[in-house]
Amino acid sequence: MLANRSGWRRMRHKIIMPDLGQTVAEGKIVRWLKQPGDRVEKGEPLFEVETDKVTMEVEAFRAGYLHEILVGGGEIAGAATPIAILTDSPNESHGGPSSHAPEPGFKKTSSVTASGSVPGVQRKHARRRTTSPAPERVVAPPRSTTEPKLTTDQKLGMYRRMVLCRMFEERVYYLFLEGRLPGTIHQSQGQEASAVGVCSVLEPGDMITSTHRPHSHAIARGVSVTSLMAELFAKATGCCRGKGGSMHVGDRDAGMLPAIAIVGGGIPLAAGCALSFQYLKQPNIVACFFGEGATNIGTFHEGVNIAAIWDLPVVFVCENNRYAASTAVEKVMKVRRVSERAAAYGIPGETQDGNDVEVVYRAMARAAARARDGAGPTLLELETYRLAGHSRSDPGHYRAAEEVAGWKVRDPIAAYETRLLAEGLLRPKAVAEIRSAIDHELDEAVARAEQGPEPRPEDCLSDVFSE
Ligand SMILES: Cc1ncc(C[n+]2csc(CCOP(=O)(O)OP(=O)(O)O)c2C)c(N)n1
Repeated sequence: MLANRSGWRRMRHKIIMPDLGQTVAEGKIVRWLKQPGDRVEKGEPLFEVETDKVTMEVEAFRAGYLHEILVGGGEIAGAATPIAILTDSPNESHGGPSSHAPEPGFKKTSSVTASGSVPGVQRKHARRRTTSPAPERVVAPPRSTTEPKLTTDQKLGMYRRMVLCRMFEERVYYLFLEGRLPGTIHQSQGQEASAVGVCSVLEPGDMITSTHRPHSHAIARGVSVTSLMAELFAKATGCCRGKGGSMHVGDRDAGMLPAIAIVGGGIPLAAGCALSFQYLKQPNIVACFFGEGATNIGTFHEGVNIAAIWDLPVVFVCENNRYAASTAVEKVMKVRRVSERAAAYGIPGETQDGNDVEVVYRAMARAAARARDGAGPTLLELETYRLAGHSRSDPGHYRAAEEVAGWKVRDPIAAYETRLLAEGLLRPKAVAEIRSAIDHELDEAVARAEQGPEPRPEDCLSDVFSE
């Protein structure tokens, strides 16, 4: 043991049992993938956990050395209970592989043995794996001479914003693993090009609507990262004053109506907002984001149809990431492409590579110009892939490893970075500088969110109803 006990304590980090769902109070450690004394990298799988809903690997939220395991394989721990200790340096004595005794100051009160009477925890759900076709490249139509040419500043701006989206999601993911963030999260790693490409076309006064997976949409539209982070921490300084949380973020001044977590719920809202622009003769448009799962919901038919017959200024942006939770698109859709459905409403439909930010930008520019000209809506399908699970508790076992690997190769940020470097528009030094500046921005956002005030009970009903 080190002489300076207080210094020693500061370098220790509790690993907790993550909160794996609103109805999941505890998890069983199936096995530890590292042993005390082992080096652990940030993001490296650390242990396997089983609940009555899923079995999944949980990653380390920071790098370090596994000092001690408090809850061993086969044991059960409640959500947010410390289950292991990580240290920064390797030379601190560790408890040894068989030592699961808690350190002073770390309680192990809520863990019980797997043979204890905890109904359902031992049950393993059968995992069905779907094989889906390899990602297909959709060739963009030739660029017309009237299409806007992106300047270097615009390209670098889109790159930086995509990196901000990705780093925000990564930070949120680790905050969640640390148990510092309440509530649930649906993340958008891998879908940044569609969010940023679409929003880069929008002008002040335009609006977006969004879904249960709204973080990248918000960042792409320019909602401040500080107010977004505070909202995720349910603080009064959040963009919805702490009343919305992750799935309902929005900021009307920035051009984003609060997101709606009911699948398909944003589509009639977008049509209504576009109707108000048309009625008030405002020169604005709405970009309505939704997943392919929403196109099987009744509101899709109602919203797109009314927008079509009234030529409303809206672009329906379907981010087709191939899965609605665990349901593969081909299981619930008879046509090959979502965009084919546009024909039923008499509007143009187009499928594009949603992982290429410039392709997205050009497609959105065409659709936005059409909407602004009073020619009505377009259904723009953007083929993409979410690299993370559907939600915090989804290990994604329904996707074949080769499929995930195939899409990782097409990571929209890595691909764009490579292209900008090759074109000489971006320097390797600038890549590091951009990431470091964003890191600081996020540090600041987290610090301010944690220090921010809680919403006051007496403000509970303010901003909820409009008279
Ligand atoms: C009307 C409704 N049904 C079910 C759910 C539960 N649910 C939340 S997200 C989701 C999948 C949505 O898939 P998709 O629209 O493709 O969006 P993605 O999650 O792929 O971004 C489901 C079924 C819900 N929120 N609302």
